[in-house]
Amino acid sequence: MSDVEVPESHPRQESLRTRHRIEAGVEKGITSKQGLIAEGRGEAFDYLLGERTIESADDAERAAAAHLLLARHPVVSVNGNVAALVPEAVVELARVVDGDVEVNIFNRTDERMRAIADHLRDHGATEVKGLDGDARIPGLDHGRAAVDADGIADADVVLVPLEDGDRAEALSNAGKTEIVVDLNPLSRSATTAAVPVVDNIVRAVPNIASHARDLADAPRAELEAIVERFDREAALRAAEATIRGGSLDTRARTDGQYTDD
Ligand code: PTJ
Repeated sequence: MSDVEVPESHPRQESLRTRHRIEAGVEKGITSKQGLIAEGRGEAFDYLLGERTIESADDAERAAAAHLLLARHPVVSVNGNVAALVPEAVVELARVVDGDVEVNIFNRTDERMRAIADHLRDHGATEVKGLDGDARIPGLDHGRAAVDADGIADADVVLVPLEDGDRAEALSNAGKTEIVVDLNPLSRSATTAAVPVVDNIVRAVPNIASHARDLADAPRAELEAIVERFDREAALRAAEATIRGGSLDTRARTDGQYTDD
């Protein structure tokens, strides 16, 4: 991808790299044009969060790892933005928790489904679900409802990064334990999730995988205690308070240390 075009010295290097990845995703036919808009929206929230994993998000990421390790059948759902931004991390996370990777996109076309699956295979996935689309999530219109019978339809725990609100709600109504990664703590997806992770996907997925590696040999009782202790309402409140400025400690950026481009 076009990472090389961003000079190491640029103060907004990470953010620019992320943009380049999304742009490259659109050019490769992986990411939708709407994905560009979604990324812009996410960036604004991330800027206000200080472009870091806040403590409550790290707690949520640990709880997410515990849920995925406890699951009978965990599935990591991948859309066009996720595939462009964190393909290796998604494959690695699924490997660590012994789960499946399934492509599930908002605007489903066979061409984009195949492009995303190929991209994930290029980044180490051995099996990618989603292409069959032989089951449905009840309560959604056709394209968005399609899932694999032996994938998301059978899953008990699903990680759905950057999900649209309707589908997040439908998955939750279908009885799945839902882990959502979304930088907007007020979004319907975040407020519906059992575990809302208010963090950038580029930090969240590697950190969930890291917690999962850490907890891989932990007894079930310890994992259950982590799940039990996690307070979703408190995590959402903490993220909102940070965004609204309560504990924002990155004011240096508005003093010119960081510049927008
Ligand atoms: O590939 P598709 O067809 O499935 O489409 C994917 C998008 C993301 C375009 C689609 O699901 C969509 O339109 O989503 P929304 O409704 O725009 O919601 C995206 C949410 O993700 C917003 O709340 C953003 O703040 C958030 N977001 C954007 N970028 C990131 C993010 N959250 C975490 N990390 C990001 N990098």
